[in-house]
Amino acid sequence: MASRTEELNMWSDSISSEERHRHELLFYSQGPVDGYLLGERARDLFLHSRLPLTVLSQIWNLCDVSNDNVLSVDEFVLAMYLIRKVSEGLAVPRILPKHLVPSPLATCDVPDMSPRERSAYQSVFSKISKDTINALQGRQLLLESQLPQEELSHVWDLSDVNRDGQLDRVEWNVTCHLIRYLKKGHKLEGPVNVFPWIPDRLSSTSYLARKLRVEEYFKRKTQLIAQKEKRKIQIDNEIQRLDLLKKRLALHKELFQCSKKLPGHSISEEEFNLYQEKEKNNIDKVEAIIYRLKKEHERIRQETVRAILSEQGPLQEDGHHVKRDQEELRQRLMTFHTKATKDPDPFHQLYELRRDLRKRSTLSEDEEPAVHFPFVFNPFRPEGAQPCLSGHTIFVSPDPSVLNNNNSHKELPILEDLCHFGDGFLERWSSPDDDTSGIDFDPIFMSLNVPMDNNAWSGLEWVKKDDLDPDIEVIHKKLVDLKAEMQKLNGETGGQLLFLLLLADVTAVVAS
Ligand SMILES: [Ca+2]
Repeated sequence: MASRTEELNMWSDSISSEERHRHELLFYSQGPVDGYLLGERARDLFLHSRLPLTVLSQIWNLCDVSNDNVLSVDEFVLAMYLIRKVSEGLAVPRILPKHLVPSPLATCDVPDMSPRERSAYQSVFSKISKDTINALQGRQLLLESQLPQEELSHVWDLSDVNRDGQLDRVEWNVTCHLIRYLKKGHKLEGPVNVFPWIPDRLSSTSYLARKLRVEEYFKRKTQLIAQKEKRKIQIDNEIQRLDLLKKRLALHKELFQCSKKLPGHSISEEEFNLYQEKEKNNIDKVEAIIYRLKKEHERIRQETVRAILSEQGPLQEDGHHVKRDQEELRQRLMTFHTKATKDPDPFHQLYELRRDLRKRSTLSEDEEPAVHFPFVFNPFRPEGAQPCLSGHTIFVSPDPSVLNNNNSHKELPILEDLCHFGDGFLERWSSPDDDTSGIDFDPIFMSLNVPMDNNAWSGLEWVKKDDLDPDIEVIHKKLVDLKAEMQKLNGETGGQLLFLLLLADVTAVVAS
């Protein structure tokens, strides 16, 4: 057996930053609960190392420094490192060497990605590539940020989530977001969880993925219900407006008939008929709007029902799992704080479970539960564990054989437009229309004020203003009231609704 000093010498290496970043990524891809990975989840992952349960149990007890049977990101990174070293032939140390004891770093909270940012990042990507950005292009683009190469190397390692040496569409979002964060003068200190920005790369059974799915569903449901309510109010308003327009036309007819009795009345039959046609046309348009609103309301109603019905089953299950995972973790952490002795580790538990099961069934010793790997390689296979193109190889000590063997090397025409990823980047790459998060944005309808000029609302121009006929005075009074009602309605609703495709048409009518 190796002496204590010999053993310490074997473990004198520390964990390289590339390896650390890779294992942090693996940790977050499993969707930890409140920053901790549950024992069973970590265990399922570690079983893929094919180390014996007794060895894994020893490693577990060295790494679970806080003795709570859940792993923090630092404890997880340490466990992965020990597993790699032991797989390569080293014996598990009896005591954890001092330099390997995890010193918990505060995790780095980069703000969430807004829809506008996401769309800007995607615009840039579309200009460069259809599928992936290779290391050479990535190097050119990232250097444009003028950030130190060590930072770019770190950004690359955090964004090339699947470690295939290139950036796909989704990974590019992470790259841009981190670079812009650094450009604002922040530092990437401590582990960074990039998965909330790229939820499709998360283990689908993880707590975080489930939580995101449940949140997404409730957001969608709330949006649909709000939209449905909005359409309902719009229908009521347009019906009211239609009613006012119809009343106005009827009063104008009456006014015309009355004015005919007066000597020298000022409007001809033809003129009135023309006016009447125009008014009827307007009324038809409001009726068409109401019809479309009702159709739209019904469509949203059906969509809401469909969304609720189709998601009910799986989401209820997700919601249930989310609660269970959270509750389980809470319980464990509580037990840990109140209990003096540590629970048996998850590998010990598995050993006992298998022993019991073997009595009754033929459960294989090597059976490994399926787990999600974000990488294109299995992180437990030594031949795959070293990625061909890490951030370090691309930025800090560029490998010429990898980066310069390309004869078609050419400058990317897009570089100047990147604005160094700093101020002006968003303005350059996103159009304000992309930000559909605004509450009042309505892609189908817009509103226009109904003109309130005196002529349209009293018809007094048609008759002589002095010594009004008593009948005409009554009608005039009614028209003034009607105008006040319409003004009130316009004030409350912002005017008449227009179906956007009809816009040019209706504007022409209103303006004429
Ligand atoms: Ca990649």
